[in-house]
Amino acid sequence: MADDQGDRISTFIARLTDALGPKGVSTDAHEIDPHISDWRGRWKGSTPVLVKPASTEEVSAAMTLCAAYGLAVNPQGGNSGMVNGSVPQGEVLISLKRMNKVREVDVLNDAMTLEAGVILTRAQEIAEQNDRLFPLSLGAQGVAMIGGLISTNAGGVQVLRYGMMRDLVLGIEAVLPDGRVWNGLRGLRKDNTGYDLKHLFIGAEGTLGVVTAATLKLFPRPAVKETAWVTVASPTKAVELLQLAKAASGGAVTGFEIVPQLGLQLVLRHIPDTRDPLPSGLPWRVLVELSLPREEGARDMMESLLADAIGREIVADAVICGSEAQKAMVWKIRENIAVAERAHGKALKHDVSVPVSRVAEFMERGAALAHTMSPGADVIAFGHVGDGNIHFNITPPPGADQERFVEQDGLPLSKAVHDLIASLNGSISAEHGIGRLKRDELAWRKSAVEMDMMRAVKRALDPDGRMNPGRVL
Ligand code: FAD
Ligand code: 2HG
Ligand code: ZN
Repeated sequence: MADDQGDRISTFIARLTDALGPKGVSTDAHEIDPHISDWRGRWKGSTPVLVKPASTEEVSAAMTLCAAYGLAVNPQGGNSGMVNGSVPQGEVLISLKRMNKVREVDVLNDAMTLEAGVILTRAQEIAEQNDRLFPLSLGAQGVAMIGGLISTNAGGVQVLRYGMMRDLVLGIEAVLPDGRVWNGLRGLRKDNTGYDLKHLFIGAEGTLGVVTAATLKLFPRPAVKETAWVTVASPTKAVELLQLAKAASGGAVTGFEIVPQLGLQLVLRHIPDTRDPLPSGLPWRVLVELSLPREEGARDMMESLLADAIGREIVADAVICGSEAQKAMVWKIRENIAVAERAHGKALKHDVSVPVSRVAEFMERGAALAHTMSPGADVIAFGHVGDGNIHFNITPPPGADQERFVEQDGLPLSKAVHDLIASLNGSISAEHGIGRLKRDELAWRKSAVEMDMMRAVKRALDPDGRMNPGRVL
């Protein structure tokens, strides 16, 4: 029986190689290795074969063969996902990394069409070369790819002005589980012709098909960015500052990120060439970024905002970045909290959101919960306070077995944090998705009617359940 299965896989791989050529298929353990564990080293998987199509036709050919052989498929982009979705568990692994062409930049339409394997930093560069902005921005932007960013509906650090990936997609091309190609690459802002199917694929985490290309929105490039790094006494003060900043700038706040003292210390300890431009004993920093269409008056706007905030005792102290290097430094601190936290050790991670009006309450009550249930544990709560999205991470108490804390002993605390989130009308996954990590919890957190609708969509598009089995649903 096992031999039969082995023979079947061998025949499948031979036919795949005929269809895609030797460059498109690999069974080399050395080449496969980086594709079968996650960024934090928490999960390890396996695959019989790594497929590397270079075109939509090749994805279609591979998917048609997988369907014929009844094989499950795991699509992968940059493998920077945080919820154990992109690590294969025996499925055929389809990497989109060779699909990295720019199909079109339509400057007049403020749109560009890129293949799924284009890395985010390159997408930003392409926009810039055309005097436009592609605003999506996040710590993994040097590896995360358009297809993965769409499939997770990625967020990041510019969401409060430009929205999530969902808000940036005009059209999608996808290959369905049976190998058929859906070309939905429309660059239209208005198109009310029935169900808007692209939204099914955005945030589907590869459970409905393989995204092969997308038409993305472009924006005017701001003439100037004013960036400040401020100290505040509490998350409540941070939220007060957000309101003030929005009102004072006429909605020009593009970044509003909170950084706790411990997160900052870990970055300074683990990330080379980092320096706090505003050393202080206060427990919180906030990075405020305004993006403006004119240089004139921009600095004055930031200065008067901060003077007002200090006058009202919202902000304790502040520095406005005087150079591009200083701006890069505060962003480097912010973007490296996850990297520094990884270097520090394991953590119970929660990627949660609540209405902005309840962020401060969540952060205070969440910290109290952590300290009561796991005395000695440290909370590293940071991130996108402007979107109501906090990364609420908890390190094991001193002396605890790290692995055991994250996989077992800390789980009642995790549940309590998510219960708190539910009681505040929040979400247990703000931007990273569900994957395998939160799949079981999703099933009982969502209403039966919502789960039924999701399962119906899944059955309609993937009746054999071969796309990313065990993820999301
Ligand atoms: P992968 O990790 O390869 O895949 C993610 C999921 O999408 C998997 O389920 C996979 O099967 C599926 N998938 C991938 N490509 C396709 C495709 N072409 N078609 C169908 N399904 C596909 N996320 C944020 O939202 N905001 C942040 O600020 C942020 N910061 C991060 C910082 C760091 C240091 C790291 C490591 C990660 C961060 N992330 C963040 C998480 C991660 O970068 C995002 O989830 C990103 O969108 C994943 O893209 P990827 O190309 O790496 O996808
Ligand atoms: C960020 O905002 C990422 O830095 C990573 O989403 C969050 O590691 C995390 O918890
Ligand atoms: Zn984040």
